[in-house]
Amino acid sequence: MRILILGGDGYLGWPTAMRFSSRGHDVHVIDNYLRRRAHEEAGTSSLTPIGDDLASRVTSGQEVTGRTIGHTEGDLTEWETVESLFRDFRPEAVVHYGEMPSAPYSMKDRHHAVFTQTNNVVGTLNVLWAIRDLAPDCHLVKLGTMGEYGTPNIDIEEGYIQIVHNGRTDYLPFPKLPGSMYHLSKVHDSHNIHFATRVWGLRATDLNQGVVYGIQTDETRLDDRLLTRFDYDDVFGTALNRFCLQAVIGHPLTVYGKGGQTRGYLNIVDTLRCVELAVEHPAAAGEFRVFNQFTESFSVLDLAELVQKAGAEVGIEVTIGAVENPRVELEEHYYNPTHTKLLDLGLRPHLLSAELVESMFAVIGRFKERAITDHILPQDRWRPQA
Ligand code: USQ
Repeated sequence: MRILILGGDGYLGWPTAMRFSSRGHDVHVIDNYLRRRAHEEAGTSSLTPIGDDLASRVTSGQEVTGRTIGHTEGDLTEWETVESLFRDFRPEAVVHYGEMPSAPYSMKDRHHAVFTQTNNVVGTLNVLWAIRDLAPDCHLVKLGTMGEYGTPNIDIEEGYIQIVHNGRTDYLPFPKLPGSMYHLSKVHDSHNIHFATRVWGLRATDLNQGVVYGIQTDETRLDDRLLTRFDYDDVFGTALNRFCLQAVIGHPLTVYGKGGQTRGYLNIVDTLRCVELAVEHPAAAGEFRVFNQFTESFSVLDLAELVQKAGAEVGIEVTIGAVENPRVELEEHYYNPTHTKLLDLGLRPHLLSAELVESMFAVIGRFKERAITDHILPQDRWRPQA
């Protein structure tokens, strides 16, 4: 199958490209290096060393696996780029990771909020128009987020909920209570994609993904030149990845507030499998499918305690710190989202364990000299300061 990966230079995009390529698919990636630029501006970087650009990563991939991945350096918000990509490659499936992915980045100031929403919403709109006019049978697999739902005080369904109102019944999109300008951008995307399926008959799957952790996949393990990026800073690093790095370098774990914030989590290996399952089982024409893509729920404190326990097993003393919460979010709340659709398609989860955390310590330990320690504590507050 011809598979186009948007955001193919990223934490998930690059290993996804290698995975599909290793399965014999014809893969093309595009990226505008947005994340690399944001890191350069902030003075931060990936812990793992990664190739200088897509060309060098693709060349390394070819040397190690003998397989070729096509690549384009380009911006999805520029229509000419998207149009020529679709005309030349004629994708049968598009996996769309090509967005600004950070909630803290989007909450820094007006400029960052406007950039996040413009970049994400306009890029996705261009992709929808390209599918409509140039590849109408193509299946869009879009990375959404569990954060679109927020933390309502009821069970979260998988995309839709049956509502009985004044004696009438309908099956409607589940209410959204996103917690950041970034999460809001994904809600806007979901509405636009749903519209495109209803009105133009496109086929789309929205993967409402939880927080991803992990470093290695089957393909990145083949050679250090194929490693994916690993972010641990206050803006791009996510909870468990950050805690593992902090444990290895002896920094107290940065639990924000009471630590009862509960989210869905999944191993990077399961992300690749979920995306593969979605691609292998496309949505029907006119269908907007929503999968809740995570395997287990944890509170932040659960994660910190697991990292502490794993540290004790390998002789690392881990302190759980308390950081005033820079975000505006519930710190104790109900959380019970459904997540059965990917399991029904055949997902066999790799669940979180102390052993998995220890294997992350081992990889992090190899690169710990590269850690930039003055960007571990959060620098921005989400509530306006007096
Ligand atoms: N947290 C801490 N300490 C830290 C970092 C985070 O306590 O050092 C807390 C946060 O306050 C939050 C929770 O951990 O309550 C998760 O934060 P996160 O930074 O790991 O994840 P989040 O900002 O929610 O965003 C990440 C990805 C995003 C994806 C989302 C899925 O960056 O692209 O959409 O996870 S979800 O969380 O389900 O919305």
